[in-house]
Amino acid sequence: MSQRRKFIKQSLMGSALFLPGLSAACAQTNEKTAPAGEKPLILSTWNHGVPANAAGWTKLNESGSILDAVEAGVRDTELDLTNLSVGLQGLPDREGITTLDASIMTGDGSCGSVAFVRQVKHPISLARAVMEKTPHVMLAGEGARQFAIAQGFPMEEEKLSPNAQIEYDKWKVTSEYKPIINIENHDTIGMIGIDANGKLAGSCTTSGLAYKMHGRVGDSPIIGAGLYVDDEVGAATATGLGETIIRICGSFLIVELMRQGRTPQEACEEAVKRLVSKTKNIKDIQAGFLAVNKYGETGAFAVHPGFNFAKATASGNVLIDSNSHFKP
Ligand code: SD4
Repeated sequence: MSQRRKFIKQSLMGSALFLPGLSAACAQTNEKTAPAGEKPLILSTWNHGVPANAAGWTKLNESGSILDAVEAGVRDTELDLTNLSVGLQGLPDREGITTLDASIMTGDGSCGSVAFVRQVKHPISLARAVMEKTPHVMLAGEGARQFAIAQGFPMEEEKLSPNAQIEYDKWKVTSEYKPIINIENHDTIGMIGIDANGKLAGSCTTSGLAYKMHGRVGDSPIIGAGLYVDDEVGAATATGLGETIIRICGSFLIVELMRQGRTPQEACEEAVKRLVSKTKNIKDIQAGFLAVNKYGETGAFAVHPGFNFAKATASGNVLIDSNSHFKP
């Protein structure tokens, strides 16, 4: 390079560093790229996420614990008689028995879950008891029920709710098993939250797929599939056809993609893309993900339209229609 060209290049670089206008522009750019998240924040799936977030937010204010908040939040849904996919009022399996799956996790790696459990009104609290009172992560079936009894959880009568009985009787006419694509307000609740200090926690609870085979377990109680939380990165949860979510370790995949630098939205989109690539008959199958990173930035994405979620922050608790879905 000639001396003259070298000089021009150096002076331009120098002026770029010191020109007041340019510094302001750089500062603006930095501001734009800084994470635009909010803390504290609670996100949860579907319409019933709104009252669940409200219950979680109240708990967060009372106890200051994001773990307490995500437990209290979904306990609200577990009692919601209008919800046919969560709690003991949920639709039963083929044999007419309602079995529940739930998991809970905090950002330090603590986690607990229960699968295929009967007669327990609050499987999320049982999952928390597994996390806090046993050396294990997951208890299933009769063992989970026995643990619930030992922990003083009341056993509920094994009887379908009136709405579930009506639906089950209708289903028995054909006994056709076909996952339904997406019915709003009729699905699992997955909840992820972050407190003001960046501590994360998540919960997920469901009665699973209606008319599933007896013994079938979905993604919701499987750590890494229906739920994953890591304080170093963020959290993710899933809803939809569990088999497709388990296959790609959906929630873990999203957290790991965020660890590699993806935004929560990009990570959710990539997970859906992966899920679609591994799933036959995708037109009949809905699945969706929610994610939050440690800055409080959020993402949501689903296979098909219709996925909505609730977002609670200090400025309110709103239902958001995620028009964000896969386009082949
Ligand atoms: C499951 N993911 O058991 C849950 C339930 C669900 O649509 O979200 N159903 O597969």
